Amino acid sequence: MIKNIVITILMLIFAVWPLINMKVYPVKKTIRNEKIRNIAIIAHVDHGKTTLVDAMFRQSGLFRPGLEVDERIMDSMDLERERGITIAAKNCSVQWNGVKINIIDTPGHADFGGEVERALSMADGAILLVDASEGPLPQTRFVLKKTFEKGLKVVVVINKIDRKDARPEQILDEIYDLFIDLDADDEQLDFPYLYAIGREGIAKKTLAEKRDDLHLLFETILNEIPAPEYDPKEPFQMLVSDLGYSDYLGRLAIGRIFNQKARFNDAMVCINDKEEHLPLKISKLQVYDGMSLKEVEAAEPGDIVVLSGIEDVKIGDTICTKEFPKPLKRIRVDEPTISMEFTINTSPLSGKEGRIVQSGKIRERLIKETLKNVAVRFEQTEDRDRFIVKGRGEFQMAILIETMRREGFELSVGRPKVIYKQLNGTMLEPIETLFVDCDEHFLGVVTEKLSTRKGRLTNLVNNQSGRIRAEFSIPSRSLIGYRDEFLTDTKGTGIMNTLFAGYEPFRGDFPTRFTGSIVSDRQGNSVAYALYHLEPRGRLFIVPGEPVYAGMIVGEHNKTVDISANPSKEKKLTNMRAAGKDESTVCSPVKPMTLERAINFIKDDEMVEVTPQSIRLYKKTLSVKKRHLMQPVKNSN
Ligand SMILES: Nc1nc2c(ncn2[C@@H]2O[C@H](COP(=O)(O)OP(=O)(O)OP(=O)(O)O)[C@@H](O)[C@H]2O)c(=O)[nH]1
Ligand SMILES: [Mg+2]
Repeated sequence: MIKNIVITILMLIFAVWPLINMKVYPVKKTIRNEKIRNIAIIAHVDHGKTTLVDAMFRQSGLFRPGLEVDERIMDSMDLERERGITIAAKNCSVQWNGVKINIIDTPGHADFGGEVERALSMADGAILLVDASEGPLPQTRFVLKKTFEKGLKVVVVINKIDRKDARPEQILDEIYDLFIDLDADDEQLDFPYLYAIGREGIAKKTLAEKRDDLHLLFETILNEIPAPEYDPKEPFQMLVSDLGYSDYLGRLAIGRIFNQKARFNDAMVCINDKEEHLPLKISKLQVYDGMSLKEVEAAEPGDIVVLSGIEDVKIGDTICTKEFPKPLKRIRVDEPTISMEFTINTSPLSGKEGRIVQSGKIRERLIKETLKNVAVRFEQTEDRDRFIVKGRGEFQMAILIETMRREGFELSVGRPKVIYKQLNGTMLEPIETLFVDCDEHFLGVVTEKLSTRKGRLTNLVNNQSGRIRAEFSIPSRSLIGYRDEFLTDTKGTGIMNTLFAGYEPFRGDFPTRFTGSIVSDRQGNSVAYALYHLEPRGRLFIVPGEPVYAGMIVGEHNKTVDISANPSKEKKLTNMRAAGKDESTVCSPVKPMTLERAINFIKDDEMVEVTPQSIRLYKKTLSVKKRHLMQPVKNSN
């Protein structure tokens, strides 16, 4: 009898123990919102991210059958469509089997790496695309490393298996090697992978399998990428990962809800980088619905929302409740590696072509850029008309300048310079690993050029196919403007890619350009006669009829020194008839000066004048007399 009572008591204690335990020691219990998945699509440039998103749209039933849709629909900015590349990471969503998949399409170009870092702050997993022929390239390594640092789950998609030169099995081995190289643990090494033809919307598990849809990709996302996790006991938190602007709603804060629900009209606070608490009221709440936005009354934990109601918000801020203000970890991105001088346009032709020329406006615009673009920094110099902008590469800078000129700005920019660091009295400079893939005949000229620029050959693979793969360790400054030369040297067939390797001691000076400039010595309009006679001196940048001014660079001189010339010199008219035929003055065609070519061409004492209509190069000191009085400028980085 007593024995039975003891057993019953013991059983009762066992039964209620978990309840007692919960009361005494409340265990942190998180829940996953299985109705949502957040994924970033990451890869090296051109491996097919945006095209895959198109196919995902099509197959999720977003477009009605027969509807004509543009290619690469997520590349919505003008510059993205013109250049065929993604510049900014963008959100969208698709529905699959009742689950909402928020997708963030990211850029693959190294200069826009900050966008990938920003995008990953919204995701729980990533789709790593790898071209079935090119294999993992430098930016594949960069984005995968960032994904590992965030502890996100990765699904590998070996894309473009329809390419004639595809070698998908070999590529899978190379991806394993890359994972091992990046210290992946056993779980990460066991990554799920698929083969795909993104352009045709096909994904399959094995190469032999016959499939004509992306169902397997959707299923893999649902099964492998964890649903967003949240703690129902934690207060509301949202991390601002992007900003938008609407004429009607003002500033839009875009980001992921970490805990609790957001509701229309809720009063919140925004915690900024100075830990100030700025009050806000959600005046409109939207979520991604395909490529557009849908207004909602409330948004779920784990969802990515677009929230209006606050003007003074920055990327990295946390939006939370007034009662429980708890900031999330701010988004950190890699430091900028290059800097560039921006000034007002002081050329004699300034103010003729652009609408916005004032330094205040340029300053405002540059500050606005730093709000949206996490990798860009702005500094005001002592001179109120001169600013320093820092970023990840000269291409990123060129895109910013091009965007500004299209907005109607006129400005001048200097040569991109790398950012040095000091460590215990030693000057350090940014170093890149340069990967070259070219015909073996061109290896000699490429190696020679790179060694004059302080590059060191670190690896060489010749798999007897006629092409070689070489790796160089080289200062970042050596690569500014090198791509054009590389393409000329390899007859357009070489491929070069870079990966930031870190800071190393300064490797010494070297000349950046072995040619001088042909500089106009007066104001006027260029004429065919003068240009025709200047042609033998070098390569001209202007055609007859263009306005010129004293100090403007009209061409590249064949020799190392600068020369002054008068491009508006007319032929002397005489009333004597020439005995023979008149000298022909048909000028050779001129390669139009693009912004990228211009900023890569100039030396330290030269600037580029940018207006909505023109790109002109000029000497910082316009007067030829004053230039002659000055010390010659050392043409080095
Ligand atoms: N053969 C083949 N080509 C493809 C496939 N998917 C995309 N492409 C092509 O690859 C090129 C690049 O495609 P994008 O989708 O712009 O590549 P991306 O990765 O978004 O490029 P960035 O955003 O600039 O890094 C385009 O010319 C596509 O047509 C595919 O499955 N097979
Ligand atoms: Mg893209």
